[in-house]
Amino acid sequence: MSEPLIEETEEVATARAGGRPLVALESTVIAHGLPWPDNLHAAEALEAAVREAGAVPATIALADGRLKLGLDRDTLERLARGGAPVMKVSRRDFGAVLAHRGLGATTVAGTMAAAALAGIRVMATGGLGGVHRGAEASFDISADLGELARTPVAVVCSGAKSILDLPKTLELLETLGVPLLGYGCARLPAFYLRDSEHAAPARADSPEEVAAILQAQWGLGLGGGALVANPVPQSAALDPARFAGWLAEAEREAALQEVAGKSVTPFLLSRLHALSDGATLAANRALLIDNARLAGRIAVALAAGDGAVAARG
Ligand code: PSU
Ligand code: MN
Repeated sequence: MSEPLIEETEEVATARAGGRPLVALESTVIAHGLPWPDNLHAAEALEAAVREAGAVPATIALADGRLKLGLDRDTLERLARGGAPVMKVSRRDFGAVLAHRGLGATTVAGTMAAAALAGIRVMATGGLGGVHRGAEASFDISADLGELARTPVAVVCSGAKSILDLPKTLELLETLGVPLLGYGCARLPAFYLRDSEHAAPARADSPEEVAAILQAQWGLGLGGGALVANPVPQSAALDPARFAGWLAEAEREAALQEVAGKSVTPFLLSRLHALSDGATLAANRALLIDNARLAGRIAVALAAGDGAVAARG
């Protein structure tokens, strides 16, 4: 008999069996988005934030030939240290990384795909991937967008990453039919920045309101994912003008070094952390934790909604 491809921790298995609220957490931000050892501390803080909200965290990664739902401390540390190369895993990469028994960190797209396999409906990240600047020439558009079109998981994020072309990202989300909810805001937040000049097509002001919208959208059988865009906490938000300066420099370096493909996002994020003397890193950490907490509260509200539907039925 062949070995099972999926392995879950006891905590995740028990939560799934009992219909308890679960939140999937991505691991690319740990392996490729934040530096060691901040990344390990952030990963632990994200799990703690989900628990404080009353839900169970399932950090997703690939290791030892298995798709792991929930990680033990050793696997988390291997991902964070990055001594051995850690693959950046999107939907297309699962088979190759599993068969080669590689170590893989899942992106938003990869985490959504894995969460859906396990019936987990909410995940948290920092900033969504999207349409890169200059995409009209490079065609660099994150697989996160395509995944949102097909996979029924709500992604709690702080908008799309501010290194992206936001108007094009919004256009593509509209084309793909992805619900986008500003959380407590009427305009799209922009990752390190609380605000952009772009209107969010819908708004929700509480976890219960988000859950009601998701339940209506999914209750019709429309499928597909959704975005909940939660602005970075005020105390950690960056000044837009200073950020624009750092980003221009990071982009200049990326062009000079001909960085392309899946390395673009990690390169820009790490250069921004250095150029801003840690300011973007602090903002990234703060928004990640806030998003994990909100995802936990939404998962709790969704589970309560399931109970209400069962009682009515
Ligand atoms: N949010 C962060 N840092 C990150 C990411 C999200 O705060 O590093 C990751 C997510 O895993 C997302 C990926 O899916 O960046 C986007 O990569 P790309 O642009 O190559 O699709
Ligand atoms: Mn890309």
